Amino acid sequence: MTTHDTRIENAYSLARDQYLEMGVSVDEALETLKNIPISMHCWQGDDVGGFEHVHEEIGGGLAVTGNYCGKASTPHELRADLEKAYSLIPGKHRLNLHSSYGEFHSHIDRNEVSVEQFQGWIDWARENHIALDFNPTFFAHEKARDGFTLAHPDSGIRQFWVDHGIACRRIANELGRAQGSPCISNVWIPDGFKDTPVSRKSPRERLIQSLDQIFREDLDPRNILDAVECKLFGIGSESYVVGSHEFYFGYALSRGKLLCLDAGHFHPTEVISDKISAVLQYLPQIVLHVSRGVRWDSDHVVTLSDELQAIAQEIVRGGYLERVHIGLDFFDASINRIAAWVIGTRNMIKALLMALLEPTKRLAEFEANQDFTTRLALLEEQKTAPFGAIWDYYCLQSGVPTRDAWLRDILQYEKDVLMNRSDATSIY
Ligand code: RNT
Ligand code: ZN
Repeated sequence: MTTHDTRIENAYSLARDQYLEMGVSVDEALETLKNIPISMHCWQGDDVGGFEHVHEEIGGGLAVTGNYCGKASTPHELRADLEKAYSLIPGKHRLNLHSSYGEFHSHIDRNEVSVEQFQGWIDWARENHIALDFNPTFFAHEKARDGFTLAHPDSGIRQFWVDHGIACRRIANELGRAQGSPCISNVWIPDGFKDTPVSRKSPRERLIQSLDQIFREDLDPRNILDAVECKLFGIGSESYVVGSHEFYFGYALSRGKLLCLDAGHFHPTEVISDKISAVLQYLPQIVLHVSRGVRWDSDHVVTLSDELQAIAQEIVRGGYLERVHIGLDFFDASINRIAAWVIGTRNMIKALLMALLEPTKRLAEFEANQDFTTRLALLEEQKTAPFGAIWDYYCLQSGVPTRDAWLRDILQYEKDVLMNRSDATSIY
């Protein structure tokens, strides 16, 4: 054991006592934390590029800015980068794949994708003990260029995307079967209008029909859990989005689907932390796309913000750990992409740990007794509790670098691996 490790253990033992004095069992918190999987999104690794080799604009109102060197451009590279990221993140986590990340040896259009193109991911996931989640890809395609897919006025185009949805559910079902844990299959479509529509109704009617067709096939919830993701607006769909919050909340509720709440998909002052306990009054389970919007749905790397802490508190305080599937959704190409994964995912875990270290029962009692002075006082005191010492210890115990030591690893990897990739010379 190094002196550094001994210091971490000593600090931990003092911190643990301090939490005990507050009535919090650190052992219990860490035991719970170990078993919370975060679904890390594959698309941070290559700027939502995928492996279809069709040179289509990403579209759909999604924008990735930056040109940091060393972007993964093959499944092999992306997997190597993912392995590096997972090795620096404590706990056992999942991977969220998009259908555009299949291995396409010949041109296979979206309506024809099948599990064959994902065998490589299945094998990799098995070897690395990582469970997979899945998303059909309704953007970056010639048939999505005008911004409409499942709600398209042209029935042929609509059918194409319905077929994609059906094909993707079958893939997700196979992934779930192979891994023995349900694969979350999340539908997000870009459909919407730049300018004020005349009929807000018709696209929504078409979307319901398309979704009902996609979900017609009965699949085992032990293999697949379907989710639908709402959005307020996007670039190019500023005035109207077909799949709004009310639309999908109603759809999820009436069809027994999961609702996906993306932190960047609401008005800038509206927060998803407040929505969790509201929608869970009605829905058995939900999915989160934890993201960070800066002025708009910009998908910045998740930081340990007040809102991130509030999201974690809501999940933990509500006893919702089994009902909320936590996924991440951000993409920043202006910094080292692996570091972006590590920073965002470690932050999500930190926020959960902070929430687990809260003396919730005590706080709730003061609230129930309408003693709001004590509630505020204790919530504020809580903020300077020695959380960092517990976090360091958790990283140490989990066999991942403590504090900022993970960055050295990434910078070394950048030098050894990323700098040798094809795009590296273009910026240096
Ligand atoms: C888009 C949605 C969606 C995407 C991914 C790539 O606004 O948030 O979840 O980010 O499918
Ligand atoms: Zn999202």
